[in-house]
Amino acid sequence: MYEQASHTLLNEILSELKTSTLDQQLRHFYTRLGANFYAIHSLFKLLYGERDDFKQQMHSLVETLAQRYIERKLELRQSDLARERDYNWFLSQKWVGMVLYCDRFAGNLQGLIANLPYLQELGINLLHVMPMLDCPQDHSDGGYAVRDFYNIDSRFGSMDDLEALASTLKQRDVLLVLDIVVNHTSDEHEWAQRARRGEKPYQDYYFVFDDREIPDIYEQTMSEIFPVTAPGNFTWDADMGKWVMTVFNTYQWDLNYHNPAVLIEMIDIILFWANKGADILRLDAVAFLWKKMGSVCQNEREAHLLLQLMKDCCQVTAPGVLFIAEAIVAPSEIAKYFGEDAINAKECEIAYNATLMALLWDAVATKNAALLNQGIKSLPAKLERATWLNYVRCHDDIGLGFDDNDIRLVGYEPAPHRRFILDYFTGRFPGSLARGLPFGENPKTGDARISGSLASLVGLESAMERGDEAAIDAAIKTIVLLHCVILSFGGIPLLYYGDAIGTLNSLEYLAEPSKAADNRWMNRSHFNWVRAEKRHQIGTVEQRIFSPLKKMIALRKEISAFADFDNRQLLSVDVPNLLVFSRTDPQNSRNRVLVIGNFSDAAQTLPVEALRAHGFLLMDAMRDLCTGERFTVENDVFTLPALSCHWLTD
Ligand code: OTU
Repeated sequence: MYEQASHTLLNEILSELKTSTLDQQLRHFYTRLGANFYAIHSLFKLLYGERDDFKQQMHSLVETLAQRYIERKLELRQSDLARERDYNWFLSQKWVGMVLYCDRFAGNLQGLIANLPYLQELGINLLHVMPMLDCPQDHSDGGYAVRDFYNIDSRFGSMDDLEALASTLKQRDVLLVLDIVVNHTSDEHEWAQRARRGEKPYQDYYFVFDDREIPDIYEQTMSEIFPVTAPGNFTWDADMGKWVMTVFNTYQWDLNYHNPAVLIEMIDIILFWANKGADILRLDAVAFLWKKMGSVCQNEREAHLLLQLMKDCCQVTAPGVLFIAEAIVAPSEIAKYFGEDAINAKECEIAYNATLMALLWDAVATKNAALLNQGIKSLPAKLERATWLNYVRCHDDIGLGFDDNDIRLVGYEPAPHRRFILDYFTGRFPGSLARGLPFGENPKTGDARISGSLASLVGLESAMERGDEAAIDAAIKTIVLLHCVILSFGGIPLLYYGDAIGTLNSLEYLAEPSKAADNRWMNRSHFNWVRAEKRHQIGTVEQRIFSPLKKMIALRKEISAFADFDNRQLLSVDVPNLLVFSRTDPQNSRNRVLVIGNFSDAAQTLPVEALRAHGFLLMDAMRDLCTGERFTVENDVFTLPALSCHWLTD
C-alpha cells in the first residue's frame, strides 16, 4: 500500500520533471532517483509526514536534486560512475590526509595552490581545507559561523580560486575535503536577519521563543558546549525581542530541522559544493542536528534519519561524493554515524575516530597503553563500506571521550583519572613538560577539555626552552609514535598542518579580542615557513620529525595490509606499556604486518611466546619496515626501545 503510494508520487514528480528538463542527459539521474526514491520518501515521511505541505516539500526536494544534477559537470559525472564501479575506493591505504587553514598555511587560496608542493613532498593526497565561506570578520568561530553558504570569504580569495584549487588537486590525484556547517548559521546570515526583522517563515528556520519558558525546559537536559565563553543554550536577541537557540557560540543560531525547508536548503548547499568539485564533505557537529525537548539533543534518532536522507539525496545527484561525520561523541555513539544497516541506512562513509585520538593522549600521559588497548577492544564494529579518520590533533580541543567503564576495567577511577590527564597536559602534574591549557572547564559538571599544539603537549616546547636534549628527543619520538599508530591503524590518517615540523603553541590569538577567550587558537598558528625550510637540514628538530613521517607515509601506501577491510587484530601481550596489533592483507593472509608501539619512556621487552600464541612463528627474525633492519630475538624476547614504534613483517 505504502510502496504503491511512493511509486505513484515518484511517477508524478518524474512526469513534471521530464517536461521541464526534456533535453537533458538525465538517464543516470532517473536510475538513481528510482533506486533511492523509496528510501527518500519513507524517511521524509517519517520526519515530515504530518505536515499539510508534505507533498509540496517532497516535490521541492526532488526538484533540487534534479537542478543540481543538471548543473553537475561532465567530468564529475564521470568520476561518479567510476566510483560507483569501484565503490570501496576510499578504503585503500593509498590515502593520507592533512587538514589546514588556507590563510594560516599560505595566506589565501592562491598561496595554498602555490604551496601544494610542501604537501606533496610529505605524501599528502587528501586535503581538508578548513571552512572558507563568508563569515563575519570577528564572530566567525574559525569559519564555523557562516553568513553565506554560497560564497567564499574574500579573506581567502574568490570562487574562481576555489575552482582553480579543485581542478589543480584533481590533476594531481589529491582529494579535496570541504566543510558543510549543517547545524547552525551565523546570526548575520540572511535567514537570521530576516527572522530578526520579524519574518515568520525565517523565524521557523531557527528555534525562537518569546520568553524563557521553553528554553528553560530545554536547558534542563541539554549540556553546555562552550560553558566558559557561551554558557547556556539560548541567547536573547534584542532586535528580535526573542530568545534563540545557540548551542555553540551566542552568534551561532541552531537550524531547526523540524522544518523541511531547512533540510532542503541544506541539501542544496551540499550539492552546490559537490558540484564545485569537493570529493568529500565534512559535516560539522552532526550529533546536534535534532533538538527534542526533554532530551540531551545529541545523537537523537532523527539526527540519524536526517543524515540518511542527506546521503540518499547525494547518491542521486553526486554519488561519488563521500561524507565525513564530525561527531565527537561517546565511543558507542560514533559508529552509528556510519549507518546501522549497510543497505537501508547509509549515513557517512567516514567518521572522526575521536575515541582513538583521546585514547592515544591517555597513553602519552600515563606512558602505558592499558586504557588504549581496552578502548580499542571496545570500539564498536563498523560497516564494511566505512572507514575511520584517524588523527592525533586537530583545530579543536581534546575531549577525554573515553568510556568510564573502560577506565574502570583497567583499574582507575574515572573522575580522578580524567583529572590526572587534565593536570598532566596542563603541566600541573609534577614532572609533566606538557604546555596545554584547560578548555571548556565546567564547574557544574567537573568536565574539562584540553587545548594546545601536539608538539607543546608532548613537551617539545619546554624541552627546547631548557635545552634538554633527552626531553627533546622523547618529545620527537612521541610525535613519531603517535603518527605511526594513525598511519597503520586502519582508516584514513589525517595530519594537522603544523605537526610535521613540530609547531609549538602560538599566543598570537591573545592580541585579537575576538579570539582571546577561545584558547583553541593556541593550536591554529600561522605556518612557519622559515622553520619548515629546516626540514631539509639534518639534525634539526623539524627534520627529525618530518623525515620519519614522510618515510612512513610513503611506506604506508605500499603496504596493502594497511587498507581498511576489517583486517586488524589487537594482540594482548600482557605488557601494559605496549600497543600491539596485526594487520593482514585481505588478498593474501600470509602477508601480515605486526605493529608495536611502546608508550613507555623506558625500553620494554616482549616475550616472543606472546606473539607465537597469535601465529607469528618468528622462525628467524622479523624485518622492521621502517628501518629496513632485522629485528632480532634475543633470549626469547624482543626489545623495544623507549617511545618506539615498529612495523614488522615475517
Ligand atoms: C565543531 O566542533 C568544530 O570542529 C568546531 O571548531 C566548532 O567550533 C563547532 O563544531 C561549532 O561549529 O560540534 O560534534 O569540543 O569538538 O564543538 C562536535 C568542541 C562539535 C568541539 C565541538 C565540535
